Amino acid sequence: MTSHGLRAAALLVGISALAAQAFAQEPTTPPDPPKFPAQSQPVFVGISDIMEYRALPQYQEPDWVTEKFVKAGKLPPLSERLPKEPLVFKSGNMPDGVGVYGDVMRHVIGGRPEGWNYIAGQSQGWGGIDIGMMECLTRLGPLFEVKADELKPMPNLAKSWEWSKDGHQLIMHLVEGAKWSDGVPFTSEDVMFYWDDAVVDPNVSPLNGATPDTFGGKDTKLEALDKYTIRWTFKDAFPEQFLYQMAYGTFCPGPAHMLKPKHPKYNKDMTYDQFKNAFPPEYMNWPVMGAWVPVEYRPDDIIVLRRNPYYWKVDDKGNQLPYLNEVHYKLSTWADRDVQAVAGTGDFSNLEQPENYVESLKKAADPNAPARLAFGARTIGYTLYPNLSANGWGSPDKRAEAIRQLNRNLDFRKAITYALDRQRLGEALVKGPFTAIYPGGLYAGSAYYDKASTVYYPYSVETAKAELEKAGLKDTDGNGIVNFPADTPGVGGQDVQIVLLINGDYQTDKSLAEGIIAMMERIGLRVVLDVQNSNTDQALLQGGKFDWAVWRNSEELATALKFTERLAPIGPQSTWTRRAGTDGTLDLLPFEEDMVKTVNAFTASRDSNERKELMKKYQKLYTENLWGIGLTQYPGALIVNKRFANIPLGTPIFLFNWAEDSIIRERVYVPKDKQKDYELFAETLPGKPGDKGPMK
Ligand code: BQZ
Repeated sequence: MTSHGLRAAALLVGISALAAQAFAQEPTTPPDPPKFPAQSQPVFVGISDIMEYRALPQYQEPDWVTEKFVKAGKLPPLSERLPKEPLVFKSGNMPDGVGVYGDVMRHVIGGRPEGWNYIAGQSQGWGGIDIGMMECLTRLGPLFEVKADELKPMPNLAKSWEWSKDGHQLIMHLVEGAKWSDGVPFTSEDVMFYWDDAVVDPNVSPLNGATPDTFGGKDTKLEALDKYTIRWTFKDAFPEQFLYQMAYGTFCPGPAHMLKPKHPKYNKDMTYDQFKNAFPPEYMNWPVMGAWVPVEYRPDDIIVLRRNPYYWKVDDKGNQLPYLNEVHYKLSTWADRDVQAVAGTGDFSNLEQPENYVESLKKAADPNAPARLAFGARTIGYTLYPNLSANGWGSPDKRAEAIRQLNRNLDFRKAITYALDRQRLGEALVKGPFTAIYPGGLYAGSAYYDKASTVYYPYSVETAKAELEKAGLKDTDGNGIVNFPADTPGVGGQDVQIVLLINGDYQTDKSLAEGIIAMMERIGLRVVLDVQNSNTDQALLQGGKFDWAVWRNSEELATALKFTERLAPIGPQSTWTRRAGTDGTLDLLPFEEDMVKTVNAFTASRDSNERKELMKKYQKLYTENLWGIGLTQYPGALIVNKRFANIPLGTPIFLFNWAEDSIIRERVYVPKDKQKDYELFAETLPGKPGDKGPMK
């Protein structure tokens, strides 16, 4: 090429670089979400308005339990089944007051049960089944209706606690005399088995990912002082934050009397895999602390649960809860859950897939519709997580290794975010004021959100292409897909191909993925899908087996209070999208180091203004550096059959937990005149662990 040609080319490049510069969209703050007021507001109260622990002068149970079981000597009297001081729900806080016994809540779920060993990582199928069976030290779901200045975790299996003077120790008192549904006492042995032999034991990964990092890391100690008292010891002083992590999904003990004999530490003939799979879904009458016990399981059809006769909660008239005798989980799809709820063949749904909004709204608008549908705030959000680990997490091959190196390049991440037309991604899900442009990080509308601290890279294909070039990627073989630089180990010169992990059980995940594939192709990136299901998706994510993953955010980005440890890789296992490599270390980028410092300072601080400032800093670090790349944010709607009473006003489908927890199902009831004959095992109770069905 002649020098003139070279100059012309340089000029052109200069010009294209300049033109690109000219085209470069500057980062800005995100546009305000379209107005979408929640359809009903909670009645804000204090925790002491909702519940207390107290012995009552007398207790009641369904008459048939007394007649057919107690008087028949098949069950001890209620007073012997209840703890010294049961948890008492105050009728003053019950929207429809004290309830009556009877009827069924018919759930429909999209997951499938793997077995009952939750603390070893088995899923029961989601959709509220584990939330209803597992009880945890503290509780968060109902906090959506607690006044901001009284916001703190609710007591549950831990009925009270106090900090030592220096704040490094926390003494917790368990509900004395509470029993598992098979009558075996619940004691500190169950708590210590969960801590020592599930959370701390590196060979066991509890479902919902509890690790020592969830509670302050390896310096945190837990010990039993006696049957009903446990003591935590923490490195930092007064880390009140951890009380939020002692709730659902990360501190819900399993029955030690069932699990210990199957754990390799106590039974040398067992392997950890055998321990995990020791109680398959066919194993009925699995002991729980929750309100209902599984008594019937028909694969791909239904799981039926019957009331727990040892349930340790009552209303303030002394009626043992729950009011509902039976709960069903029909094994179907998440989309079918919406359809059945608005049709009245199911009783409950978290309407969370925008594709179903218009149809569901139309059906629910009919005054004779069987179900009530109410939208809450925008607490559902999706994020694209690039895998930033370059030290072996998830044992990547050469191609995946090269992708992670690219993911660690900010210009590359900028190219991704600039190429995302979030308006169109949202509209592809549902038209109208539902979806909002979500750059990532804390949600607009959440307590710690600050718009000025939120960096948004507006949609611009030109700028995206320029960023891709800055990241050293060009289409060297002219097929429209950029190529790895020639010297890239193992894949030099090949097309850049990225594998995107999604949960195929949700149409929303698939719609977003299709949009991402098309928008990335436009700038020369080939994205292919790894479609998983509700059980496998989470395991692959936590195992690091992804280049990119589309993930429906957990609670930390809506509250900053729950799962705070997931806000940044504060420990080797604290987050689900960024874990330690094969050598056990985290290869953090400088901005990630700052995020870790900021989140640790937030956890250690007891000053609400300082905590606000720290979350502003966190939001800036997250959104400017694109730790996660936000996709869309939208409100969900709670759909509940109109025959149910005591559904709290303004319950969001998701905030501190899912609505299956937030509505306090154990105090939900159906007035006598509205009760339906849906019970499949009327007037039966759970049998002994392992029995084929309920006890008649
Ligand atoms: C709600 C929830 C109750 C898990 C699950 C499921 C798993 C994820 C997530 C939601 C389902 C429902 O969500 O979609 O509305 O009923 O169960 O647990 O998506 O695949 O791993 O995090 O909670």
